[in-house]
Amino acid sequence: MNKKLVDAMADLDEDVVLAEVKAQKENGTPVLDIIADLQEGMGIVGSRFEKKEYFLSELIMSAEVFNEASEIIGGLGEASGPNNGIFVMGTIYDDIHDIGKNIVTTVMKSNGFDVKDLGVDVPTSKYIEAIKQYKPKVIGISCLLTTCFDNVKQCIKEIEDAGLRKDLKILVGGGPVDENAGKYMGADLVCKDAQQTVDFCKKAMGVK
Ligand code: B12
Repeated sequence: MNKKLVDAMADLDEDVVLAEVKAQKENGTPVLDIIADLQEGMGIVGSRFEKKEYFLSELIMSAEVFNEASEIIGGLGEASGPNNGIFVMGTIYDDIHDIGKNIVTTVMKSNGFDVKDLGVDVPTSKYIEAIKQYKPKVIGISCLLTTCFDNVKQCIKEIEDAGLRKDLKILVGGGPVDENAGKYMGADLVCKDAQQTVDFCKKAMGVK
């Protein structure tokens, strides 16, 4: 962990964040390690918001700093070799957080998966349509708001009721989603980062 980067992200010190990300990239630090530090800093931003030390404007600012840092990090590499399979991804309805979803999407693509990104605020009908159309073995639902846990649960239930769960694994993720929340929602696995998603999908889709 790079404490300087984590603290600068938490303090929304844009200049330091950007300089540090640039330096890390030049030093050859793995991209996923840089993202993990930024993610940790964002977690602290969230805690400060909860304690009312930060307000909505700081949340918005944190997203901007994160996105600028992502631009410096640049591409995570292009897909190589054969298509490893389809992965459908989206953020659940009533939730517009998309930074984590976009990271998972980019990392999955760079590992050769064909990602169908449904966007944010995705209604159940859109997931069902995508499952019928693309027949994925795995789908992902991002959820950053505890108030949306029931939406994910309901969405998964409706996918099941439509008879589409049999050969389908459902991954969930997002800051506040822990093991208990995942169980409550009826998901197969809670993923804390993009690499875990890649590892799971490689196994599920029989990729060596
Ligand atoms: C940035 C931010 C915002 C930005 C989002 C910008 C954007 N384009 O996404 C803005 C300002 C819009 C925002 C708005 C709000 N936010 Co907000 N936000 C955050 C913050 C600080 C960071 C989120 C983030 O991007 N993290 C960095 C990314 C990289 O991490 P990540 O999302 O967790 O993703 C990683 C993993 O979790 C995993 N992953 C994520 N999703 C998935 C999905 C799958 C399938 C898989 C496999 C893996 C996976 O992989 C990712 C990469 O490693 C969090 C704090 C936190 N702790 O998360 C609060 C937080 C999520 N927000 C919160 C709140 C309350 C709100 C608002 C309601 C505030 C308000 N009063 O309006 C609104 C809600 C808007 C809405 N309807 O969605 C609360 C939620 C609390 C709760 N108990 O539910 C949090 C936790 C802050 C807090 N502690 O209070 N927010």
